[in-house]
Parts: sequence; C-alpha cells; structure tokens
Amino acid sequence: MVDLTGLQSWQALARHARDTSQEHLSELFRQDTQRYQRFSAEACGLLLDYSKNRVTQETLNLLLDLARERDVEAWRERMFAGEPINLTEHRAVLHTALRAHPDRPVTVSGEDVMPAVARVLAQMRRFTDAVRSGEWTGYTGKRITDVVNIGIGGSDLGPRLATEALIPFASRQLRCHFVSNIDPSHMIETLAPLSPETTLFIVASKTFTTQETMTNAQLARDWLLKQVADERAVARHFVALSTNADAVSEFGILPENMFEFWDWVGGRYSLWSAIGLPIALSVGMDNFEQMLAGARCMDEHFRSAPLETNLPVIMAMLGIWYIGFFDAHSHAVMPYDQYLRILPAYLQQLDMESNGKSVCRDGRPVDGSTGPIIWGQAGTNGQHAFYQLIHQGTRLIPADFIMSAHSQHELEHQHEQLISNCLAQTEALAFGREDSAIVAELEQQGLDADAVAALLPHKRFAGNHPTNTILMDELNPYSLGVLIALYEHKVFVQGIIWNVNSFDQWGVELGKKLALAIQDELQSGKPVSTHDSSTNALINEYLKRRHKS
Ligand code: G6Q
Repeated sequence: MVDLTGLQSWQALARHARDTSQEHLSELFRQDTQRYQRFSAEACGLLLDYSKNRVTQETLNLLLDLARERDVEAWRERMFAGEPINLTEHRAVLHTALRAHPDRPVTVSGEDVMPAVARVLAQMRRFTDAVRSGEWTGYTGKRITDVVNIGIGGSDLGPRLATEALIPFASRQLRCHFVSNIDPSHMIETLAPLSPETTLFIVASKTFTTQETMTNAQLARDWLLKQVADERAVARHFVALSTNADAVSEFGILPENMFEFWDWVGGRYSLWSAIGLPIALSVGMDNFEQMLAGARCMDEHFRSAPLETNLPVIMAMLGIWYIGFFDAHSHAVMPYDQYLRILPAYLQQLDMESNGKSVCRDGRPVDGSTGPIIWGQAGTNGQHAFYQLIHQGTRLIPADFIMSAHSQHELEHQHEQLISNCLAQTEALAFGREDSAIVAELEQQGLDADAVAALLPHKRFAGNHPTNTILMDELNPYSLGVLIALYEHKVFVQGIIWNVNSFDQWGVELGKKLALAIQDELQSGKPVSTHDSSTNALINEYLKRRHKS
C-alpha cells in the first residue's frame, strides 16, 4: 500500500493546508452566513455541529478524497462482513454483530454468529430479571443488593461508563461497584460497606487469566467464604463473563452462570456483549437492548450514509486534518453532563489502545503521526482548571463538546447554566475577543494607555481553536448507544487512513511480562543486580525499606 504522504489526496491536502493555515474562524463565519447549515449533520437523533472547525468546503472535499483513496468504504464493508481484519490476531472484528438485527445473518468463517448472540442475550435477560426481582438470592436466601464487577481495561471501562451514565434509569435497589486495580485498596474499600450475603460478584475477563482480575476474584472469594463458610456459596455469589469456559469452571463457577462471548469481540469493544451484564443488571434488559438499538442505528448510518453526511467519517477526517497538518498531539473530550464523566477515560482506551501504533498493517513504520492523546473532563470543572491552556497556551487542541437538551432533573435553570457554559466555551474558543473590545473595557476601568498596552497581550483571546459540538435530546440508553458507536467508528476510520491495525494492543504486553519477573524477585527478598542500575537500585531500596522494622 502507498505511504500516506505519497497519496495524491494527501499531497493536495498538504498544499491546501499551506495556503489556508492562517485563515481564522471569525473570517470564515463572516464570509459564509450558511456555514452552520453547511457544516452540521444529524443521525439517530444526534446533531453534530462541526462548523467551528478550521475547514472550508474545499478542505472537506479533499479530506473525503483521502478517505476514498484509502478505501474507507471497502474496509468498512470488510469489517461488517466479518473478514479477519485484525491481521495480527487473525480475528474478525464484529462488535457490530452484537447489536445487529437478529434476523440478518452475520458469518464468521462460514458460520452465522447471530443465533449465539441471541442465546446469550436471552440468558442475560433471564438472569437479570431473576436478580432484579429478588428471585435469585444469595446463599443464605437474602436478596442481592450489591453487584461488584471485577474486571479491568475493556472488561471494566465500558460497563462502568454505561452504568454511571444511566444512573437515572437504574434500579435503586441494586448498587453496582467496579473493582479493577490490582492495588488491594480498591477491593478492600469497595467491600468494606457490603455484606457477603447480599453481594453478587461478576468476574469479567475475556481470557480469565488477567492478573488483576484473577487476583481480585480470589480476594473476593476468600472474603465471601470467610463469612459464609461453605464452598457451595461460590455458585450463588459468582458469575463469569468470559470466552474461557475451562478456567471459569475451575474457579467454581457453574457453567450455567457463565455468560459467553467470542474472540471476534475485542476487549475495548465488548460492552455490547455479555461484558455488559452489570449494565443490564443496573438498568434492566429492556434498557440494555435500547442501548444496542442506538448503536445499531449508528452502525446503519455509518454503513450507508454518503461520506459527506456520515458523522463518524466527518469526525475522523477532521481529526486526521489537525494531526496531519496542524501538529495537534491531543484531542479533548468535554461532556457537559456529569453522568458522562467516565467518557474521557473510556475514550482514552478506545482511541489510544486502538490507534496508538507506529507500524502499518504490513509492519513498515507509519509516515507521520497517528492516534492523539485523548483527555478531558465533565462539566464546568475543567473551565476552572485546564481550559486556560486551550484558550491561551501554545498548542492547538481540537475538542468535542457534548450536551443534552433535556436534563435528567427538573432543575431546568441549573441545566441552562451548564449549557450556557458549554456554548460560551465553544464560542470563545472559536472567535476569541477583538483587541478593541479588551482595550475599551480596560479604559472604562480607568487604566491609562501604558497600563492598557502592558495588559493587552495577557488578556488577548486569539480564538481560532476548533471544536465539534454534539447535541442529544437527552442522555438515555438509546442515545448513549448512538454516541459510543459514533466514536468506535470514528476510531475505525482513522485507523484505516493511517493504515494501522486498530484492533490489537501488543504494546501492553512487555510491562506485564517484566512485572511477573520482578514480582518473583520481590518475593524472594534478595538484592538484585540483573536489571539496569536504576531498576536494580529501586528494587533493592524498596526491599530495604520494606524489611526495615
Ligand atoms: C482491550 C484490551 C484490554 C483487555 C483487558 C482485560 O481491548 O484487550 O483492555 O480488555 O486487558 O482483559 P480480559 O478481559 O481478558 O481480562
């Protein structure tokens, strides 16, 4: 495959970037009164306003030429069709099948996977109904009041995001907790207020070998058995979400309490699968299926809408523009919705684990930058912390602002304060403030000409900072499904443009291996000399301090 920078469309974009890089959003809006109409699009109830980006119609045309030259449409079909596009792991990438219409077959290696998907969904429904109704009890016959999901990475972030986002739809009789960190404090503090008789543990692990999850599951098992001294209790208080049936039954979890998924579901794309069980327990299976329906709507939009109005494609190509031609290293996500406070962390994994790559699919180095650093925070908190850097710092930081028309609460006035802040930020970022307005304000405060001149550079708002604004009617299971699928497909399109495999994550392996070796050394307690001088010294110093009485 031709290197990215060698493509005709890339070179055309590079020339266009040189010619237009100084254009200011204020000027672009002045020149075109229809700019919002031209640069906004809607799908599945979600409005994307991308008019506050540093683009013209020509920029977008060139970006879409690049998408076509990189064969985005063909790759999209290959993904939906179940081809093994995860080349290094020889796997299909079919999280879309988990939310596909049950009557339409989706085949992997010649086998229709939809009956298995439907079977697990039915199993999830039976189980969640039983737990939520109180029919499923703990070992001593008490109703389950607390669910603790033990999982990490993809087996934690997706369900945690959705469970938190959908709190207004949750059963208040069932509290959900998430333990991921190997640090025992995480489990100990979570369990402290809970009773083993009324706690259900979900061991969520695709492989059922992950160190953090297996260690924490063992800790939870010991906690349970310490108080309910009967091994049979494990079967009433533990269920598993996994692809590894043997390891699950070895742990003492009954086969009927294992919820299966498959190797064609990537960890960070797995909340739509059995990994979504805590979501379903919290909000009920009907709401979980609404979330799937929202994602399905976005899948259909992504698969069929022309590139010109295709939301994931537009967002992806805008990102390519800033990373490729403006040297933007990061991308901020600002949900003006407290219930979406986990979204930046979730998108960190989705985007950075998928596109944080430096080799192409064929193993050659990429030419240019790939995935950005994703960061952000919910609501107005960031305005009182890091927005300073976005407004007046030296870096270009494109950002997504997300808001809903309806609040989950009846405090409309306060909701409007929240939304005004969101809108004000995107306005300020795009247009900044004219020097003349700053001068007039300072003069009005009685400052003399020297003082005004001295202060002006510090008070200057240059503007021209690009943002997308995403507006939903309200945050609910359906719109959450739409929103998450939007970002999944955005990440997919960017991976195709950069020609990387967005579906593996080899970069997480080395640290895990080294940690196992160091763990043995720490346990032996003997000074070491086999590492570099820094690691040796740190291990030895740790041991010295640890064994000091
Ligand atoms: C995600 C990654 C990774 C994975 C965790 C947990 O795409 O593969 O975050 O989800 O390492 O893995 P297990 O589910 O196998 O425990």
